[in-house]
Amino acid sequence: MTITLAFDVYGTLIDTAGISTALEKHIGSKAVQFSSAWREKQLEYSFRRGLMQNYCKFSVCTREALEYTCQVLGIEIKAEEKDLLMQEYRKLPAFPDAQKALPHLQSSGFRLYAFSNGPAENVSALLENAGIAKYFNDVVSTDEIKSFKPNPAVYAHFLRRSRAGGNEAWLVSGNPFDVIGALSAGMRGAWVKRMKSAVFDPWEFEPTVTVETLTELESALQS
Ligand code: LAC
Repeated sequence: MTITLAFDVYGTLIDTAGISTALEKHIGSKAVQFSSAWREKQLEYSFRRGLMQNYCKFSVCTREALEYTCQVLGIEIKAEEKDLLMQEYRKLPAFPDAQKALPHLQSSGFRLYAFSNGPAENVSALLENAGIAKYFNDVVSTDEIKSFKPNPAVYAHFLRRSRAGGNEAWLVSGNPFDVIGALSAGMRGAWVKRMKSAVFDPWEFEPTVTVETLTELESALQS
């Protein structure tokens, strides 16, 4: 059986905290707090727009979340600097363990896909810039059906696009909401627990496997 792996992008392959370096120039030591508040609001906006069936591109969620975060933290960033931050968001770095694990997974015969809320052209450019695009068969985006994770329709869309069956298709994600979304839609789910303090939502779902880094994934899938 050939196993298909659907890698979440932001927070799994690509380190969204990488934006802190660019933010430090504007707001110094508040950069880490700002970047995590920005990321949480970006996801909240995607969930809400999905539920409201009021779709917009993920980059619009990101930009609106940037505006919100500036206002709620009382931080002024000029419009042109916000544009620069948005550009930086398109050039975020890959996690070092993604760089290490992907070539091994590819040469072991796994079918690798990037699967993201980000439109395919943005995700392809991001992965290219981070040096990891070459490991993927394709990029599948929720934008293709104008919705966001964790709508069950987006996981069904992934299975159709990759021509994989649910029990041989794994969602690999650092985001518990995404793992739960995939499990609930009939896929298997690997949770990348990047931080010791990370908590998996105490719902009726548990990850099929949990790893601390992507380099542990191959042996976890084979056990
Ligand atoms: C993505 C977000 C959920 O890449 O991280 O789809």
